[in-house]
Amino acid sequence: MAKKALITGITGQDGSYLAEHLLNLGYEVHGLVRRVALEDPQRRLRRIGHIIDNLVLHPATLETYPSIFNVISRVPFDECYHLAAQSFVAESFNDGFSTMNTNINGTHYVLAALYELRRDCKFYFAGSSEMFGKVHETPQTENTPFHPRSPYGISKVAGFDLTRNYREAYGMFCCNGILFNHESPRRGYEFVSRKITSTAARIKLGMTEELAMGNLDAQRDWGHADDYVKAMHLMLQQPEPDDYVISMGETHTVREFCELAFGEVGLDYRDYVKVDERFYRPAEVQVLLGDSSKARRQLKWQPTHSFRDLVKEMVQIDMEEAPHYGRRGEDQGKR
Ligand code: G4F
Repeated sequence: MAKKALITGITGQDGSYLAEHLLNLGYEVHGLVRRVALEDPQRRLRRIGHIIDNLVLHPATLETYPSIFNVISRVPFDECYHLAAQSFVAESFNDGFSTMNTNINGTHYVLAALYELRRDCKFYFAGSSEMFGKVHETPQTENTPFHPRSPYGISKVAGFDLTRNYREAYGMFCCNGILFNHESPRRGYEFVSRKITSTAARIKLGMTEELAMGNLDAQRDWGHADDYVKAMHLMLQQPEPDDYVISMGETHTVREFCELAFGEVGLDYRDYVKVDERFYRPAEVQVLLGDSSKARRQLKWQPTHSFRDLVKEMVQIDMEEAPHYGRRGEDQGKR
């Protein structure tokens, strides 16, 4: 019998890579999607368009408990990957209330429904390196204290604690992944990596002239989403539930990302990148660097894409896709 997995956030970058991975492993893959996504499949289901016929999609919302309860009552899931969230840190400063609501209550609803209906279903929570925030030590490990610096980071700490508490209170198989930044050509245009690669491509193609950026000195430990979703699956195959840092173990500045991306298309970023204070955050996470030795040792997890390869792949795909962006890509690139 094929294992049954439920992915919340299946239409996002990570959800789409994870769905592909689980299908390849022979899973029956179910996804929770918002009803509006089903009404606009061309745009909202674009990341899973190539595998959609092999998926079972359930319209639901993370905003109410009955909606989640309904989906979980329908199928005897073996594994649940809870990836859905408001995941854009800058937006969480604009509307902390909705970020908290979706990210904290949504997680609580899923855990509570599993507790009621499927206590044996294994659960993965998408924790984040944003939880380390104003870092207490470098590199960050599973034992580094959290000090979140945004409503998003705070909501992820709450999700982390909820997950650990269902594990400790009820003996459920609940794991937290503490994933550092992970990117790909499927990344949303508002995140810094895709903003840089898509705009570098559009500048090269003569579609725009400059790139307005915030803090160029912020440092991130960037990996490839395709590698990171494999760690999520590995966590749920272990004999005991636990929490794991997933990272590359190297950090780069946003400036370096710009340099590499523009270099890929033969341009010097200094001629095009302008600093615009509108993109600064009220509180910044200045530097992140993860130590994933526990995951490498216990999960035997190993990333396969280097930072350079990641940037190169993203720029190449954006050079192919940019002519088809139209206004949408342009607007999103400006966030
Ligand atoms: O790409 P970012 O928006 O990602 P951020 O804030 O690090 O969060 C991402 O990674 C987390 C894991 O640590 C996830 F949990 C989270 O969901 C998300 O996927 O920004 C990266 C850095 C920041 O320091 C930001 O201030 O880039 C800096 N930056 C500088 N200029 C900019 C810009 N970020 C964006 N989005 N846009 C800019 O113009």
